[in-house]
Amino acid sequence: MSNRTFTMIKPDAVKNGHSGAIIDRFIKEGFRIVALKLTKLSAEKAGEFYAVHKERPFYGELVEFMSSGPIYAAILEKDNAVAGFRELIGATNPAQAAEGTIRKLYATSLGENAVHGSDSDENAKIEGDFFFSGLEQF
Ligand code: FUP
Repeated sequence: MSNRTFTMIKPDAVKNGHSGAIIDRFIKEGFRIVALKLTKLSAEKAGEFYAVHKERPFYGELVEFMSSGPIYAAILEKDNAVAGFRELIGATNPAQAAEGTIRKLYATSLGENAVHGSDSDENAKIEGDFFFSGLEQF
């Protein structure tokens, strides 16, 4: 089992001023920051990142939203990071997210749901390497 996961604070949460509170929550929950940067995805890069959803009806909107403004990308480390982080962020749809989870607190809607969290160790590695070179991962 890997102890790293990858996350993005999405354009809605950055625009709404929640980045500081969300990063603080990562740290308070015991995640160590391995890599962190403010960046912005082009539509092309957002499409590549979410290529697994290419055939889904929401793909176009997802790509448009994820390239609509700056995001924070980060790699986080903690024992059982992938599962533990998904518990911390809550269900994809904030209406179904548990009380106290990041999506319950800060997400706007199913499409604009404040944060991303990797769904497997394999994807955590692929996604982290999508944004950060080896020299940027501590
Ligand atoms: P998650 O792993 O919780 O981020 O969710 P998914 O990988 O299933 O979906 C990725 C993103 O696509 C979500 F964060 C939001 C968007 N999405 C929709 O807009 N509509 C849907 O029905 C499902 C996902």
